[in-house]
Amino acid sequence: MAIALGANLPSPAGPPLATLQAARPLLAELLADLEPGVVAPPSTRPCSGLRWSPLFRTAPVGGPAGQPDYLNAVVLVNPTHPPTAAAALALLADLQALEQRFARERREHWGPRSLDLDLLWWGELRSRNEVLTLPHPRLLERAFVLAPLAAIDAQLTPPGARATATQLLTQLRHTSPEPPPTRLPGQPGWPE
Ligand code: A4P
Ligand code: MG
Repeated sequence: MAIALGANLPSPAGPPLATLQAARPLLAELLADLEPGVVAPPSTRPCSGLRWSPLFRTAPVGGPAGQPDYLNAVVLVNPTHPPTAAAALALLADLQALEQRFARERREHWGPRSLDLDLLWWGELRSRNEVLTLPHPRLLERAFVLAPLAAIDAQLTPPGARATATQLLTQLRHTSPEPPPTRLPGQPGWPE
């Protein structure tokens, strides 16, 4: 399973960096619930199954002209839960509730946002409808997703791809008009 994080507007937590720093432990807690049989309170559960990418500053893709640069990251999860359509819909609802806590407003397609949490894939689960499309349909075309994935695991081949995230990223450098993502150094609460 992989989840993408993105932000390019301030939230009540502050600028995008502060938003992502504040959202990370909440997302970790939510993802810890995917490990059934764990009885410890969420705050004390090890989230050792989570692999966080570094943060990247990325040029906006699509949407209105002149929107600010984004901060993007990805977290890889190793859930013990089998992927079912019902569990994926429940997770999507949880992700959207977390977006709301950071004052996400849906104003325009691909428009600026205080926090965006997209489910990129969950095991072999396939879904093709507006509410939930898995794997995420634009996953392989987006440097702001591929760069964080490649930073976690340079050999990772995303579902539906015939090349690694690293190779796809190199191909995109030749074809996409946006400058490549820039990796940020580790931050408090985001050590990667
Ligand atoms: N939805 C369907 N499948 C999924 C999924 N796998 N994960 C539905 C999450 N949501 C999914 O989402 C619109 C609808 O998609 C939801 O109702 C949900 O049920 P949204 O978050 O309201 O809107 P969105 O994010 O603008 O739409 P979308 O189509 O997910 O956009 P993308 O393709 O994710 O692009 N540039 C940079 N540099 N960094 C970014 O993070 N993000 C976008 C959004 C555009 N440009 C960007 C970035
Ligand atoms: Mg989204």
